[in-house]
Amino acid sequence: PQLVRLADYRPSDFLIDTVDLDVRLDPVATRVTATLKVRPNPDGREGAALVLDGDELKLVSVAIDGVPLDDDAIEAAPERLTLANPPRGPFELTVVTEIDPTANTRLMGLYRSNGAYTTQCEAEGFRRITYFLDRPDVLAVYTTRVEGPKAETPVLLSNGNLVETGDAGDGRHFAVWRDPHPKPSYLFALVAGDLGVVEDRFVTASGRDVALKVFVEHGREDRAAYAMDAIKRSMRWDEEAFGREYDLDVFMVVAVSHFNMGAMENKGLNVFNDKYVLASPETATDGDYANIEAIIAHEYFHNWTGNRITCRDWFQLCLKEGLTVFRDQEFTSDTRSRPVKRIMDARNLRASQFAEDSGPLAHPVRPEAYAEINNFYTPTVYEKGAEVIRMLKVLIGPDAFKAGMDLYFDRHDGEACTIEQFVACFAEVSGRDLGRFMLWYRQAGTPTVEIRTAYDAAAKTFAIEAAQTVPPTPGQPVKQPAVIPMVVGLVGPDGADLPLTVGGAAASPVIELTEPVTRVTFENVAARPVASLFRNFSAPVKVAADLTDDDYLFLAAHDADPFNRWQAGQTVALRNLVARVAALRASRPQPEEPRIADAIGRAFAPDETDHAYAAQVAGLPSEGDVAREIGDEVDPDAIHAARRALKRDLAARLGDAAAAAYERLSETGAYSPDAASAGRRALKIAALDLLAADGAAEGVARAKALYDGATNMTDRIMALQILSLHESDARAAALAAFEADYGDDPLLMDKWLLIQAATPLPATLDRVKALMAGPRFDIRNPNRVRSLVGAFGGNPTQFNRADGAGYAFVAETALVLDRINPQVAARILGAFKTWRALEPGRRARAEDALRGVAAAPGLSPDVGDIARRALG
Ligand code: B3K
Ligand code: ZN
Repeated sequence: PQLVRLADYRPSDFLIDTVDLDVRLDPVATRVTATLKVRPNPDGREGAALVLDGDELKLVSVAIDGVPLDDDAIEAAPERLTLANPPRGPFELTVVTEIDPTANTRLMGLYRSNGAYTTQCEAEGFRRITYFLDRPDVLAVYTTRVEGPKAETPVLLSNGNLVETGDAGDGRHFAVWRDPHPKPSYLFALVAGDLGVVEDRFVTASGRDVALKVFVEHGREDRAAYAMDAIKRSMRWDEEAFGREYDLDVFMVVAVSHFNMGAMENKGLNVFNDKYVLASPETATDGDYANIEAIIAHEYFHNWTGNRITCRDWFQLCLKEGLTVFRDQEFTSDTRSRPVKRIMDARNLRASQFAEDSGPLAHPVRPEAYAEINNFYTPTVYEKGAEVIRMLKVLIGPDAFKAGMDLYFDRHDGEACTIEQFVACFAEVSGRDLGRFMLWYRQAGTPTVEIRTAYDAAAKTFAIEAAQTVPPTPGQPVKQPAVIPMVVGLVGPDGADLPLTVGGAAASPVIELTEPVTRVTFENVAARPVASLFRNFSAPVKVAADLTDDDYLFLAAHDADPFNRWQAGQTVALRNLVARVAALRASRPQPEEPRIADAIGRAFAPDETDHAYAAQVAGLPSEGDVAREIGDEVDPDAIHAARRALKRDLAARLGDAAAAAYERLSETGAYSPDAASAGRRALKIAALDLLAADGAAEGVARAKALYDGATNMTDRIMALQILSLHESDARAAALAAFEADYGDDPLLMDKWLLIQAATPLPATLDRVKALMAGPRFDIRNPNRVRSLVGAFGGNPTQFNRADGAGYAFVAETALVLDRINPQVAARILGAFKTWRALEPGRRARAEDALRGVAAAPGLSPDVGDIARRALG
């Protein structure tokens, strides 16, 4: 396979200043006429050939300055159009291509979803519409004329502002859109169909009156209100928090049902997976509402971080993605609960990114080579990318961070940038050398920080020694020490923070770990404190500290830092789970730590008012958390059994408190998706989950009652999920009732598919296969695939069945799907990202399955790349 390397970057030999597109829609033969103003790039090679990218394109004609070119002046292939001797000065190139949107099951380029036309161009989809310099550093002003039949496509949309509409004869009409902001081709979009619309307005800080439109399938308009509200709140927030205003007269969001990912930030015309737009109390859960809010915000924020300032090349993907995730995290923190958001982000980072970083698919936040760029839209680029920016803010402080962001927006507006240019802005305003900080972008792997603490009662000093190691990862056997900001507190015996003194002066809580071993000694420490380390998860690292369970239990009760108060309880529980797994595997009795119940049980205290936070406290570490803590020779069945045993133990100790909390939190009022109400429901469900541990009859009865009497989808789905964990009549009845009630709503059937694919029951694989063959599944729809096959791939015990049947199933499905939609197939195969950490039996079976995929004929670059890298 051909690797693209960062080191090989060269500026384009040509630039394109304007693009005039004329798209005549037809289900199977859409005509695209592209008229490009091309000129040689002064930074390019003189006299170079003009080589335009294509992908499965059919060329109709080419002309230069209106003169058609004959066949010997060009070299045309589906994947490339070459003009060996283009004019030396500026010229107008007209290219006509024909494409088949109906046959486009890859959902890249122009395709149809439920009859509507839509596009997806990031990363390299524009070349499936017309031949182009399809690279993010070629920025052009686009004018797009869309023409289609009035009956099937009354709505005709593209980027920018609408400048003209008219009749095209023959029952057809057209619309012309002009986007004045130069943009790379990956931000182009076109939508046409018979869609319903919800409209609103927003006036920007400087007085621009912006029309807001959310397009959805007819009949779904009443489910678009929350998304619309989230748009307005995002626009206001970006003005207030980052000083960023919207820059067109219209901002549009379109919901489509076939979409390869969550959403896409096309300039002025965001296209969304309908799952992240549509919501009503009857159809969406609290989690759905939170996702919609966050993703609407994320795509909107891209208007500045991604669109106005874009990426020089795809290696710089984290420049827009890490930064935009950081911004949407801040938005959610300001909108909901900052500590809860931080906890959820840390949980998610550990589950997805730490897992990726510890296995064969590990790569730096800024990769240095790729075979298929679509496989690098990863938790490392996105979520670790956001953590790197968060560390930067901790290191230079909030004021310098803000000044650096302002400088970045000022200096680079309208440009295609690199990470170096971004970081230089912060170096400049802070006066700091951030050269070594750049290692976070170059080195893969999660650093481990080992901590030793020592209190000297006579000298009244408290010393912290931090030793860091960055593990080897594919292609990077040796690592340098990273620059790790460790935010600390010293918690005194009364639970209050002690002042930090170093060298006789007040010291910053931010300790910079820059060497293999860093030591710091705090003075005037009157009594032995407990160190609170990496407060607010100040760095994306694993911590192994010499603190005792007593220390952590103390922090769980007293730490002023809410993140670490939560983390402390988790740490004690995680240690116990690891000990339980070891005991199980050695056939020793289960070690009990009754005090975990004190830490966890705090969540159910009658005077607890922060329910969302308490729900996090009540949640045990996941099976994946335990697997990563153990690290190798992982036996998923033992982990499952250990976690179940701990839950049983906690249920016995906390049953009464949980039952009381459940009653207290059970509400009858009207549903509201706000964060406080959602928090109350989350805590209620955590209590129910404990009550139903191990399929306890009383808890199952409560879950059944909640299901039957639910007045909103959150309660209904959570009850169904809890019921799904154990065989019972109530389980079967609820699953059947759910299908009977919601069978015609695909987004709700996705939840139903997912719940069944994610249960730990031994019949799961058979059930998944049956569901795949049934009427609720459609392999052409990525949401269905992710809900059923994707969820199964994340099922700790059933994907990792000892007989290997789970691996074989996912591998076979990825191969079938590869013929239809390679991007989604490659995602599904990502289930194997931690296979090397398994115990030998499972490891061998996982490897067999992967080898089967790698050896299959005709693999897409997407699946081939994952299979090869996973095998390493
Ligand atoms: N930028 C898009 C992701 C595109 C994925 C292409 N394979 C959505 C986002 O991150 O906002
Ligand atoms: Zn993004």
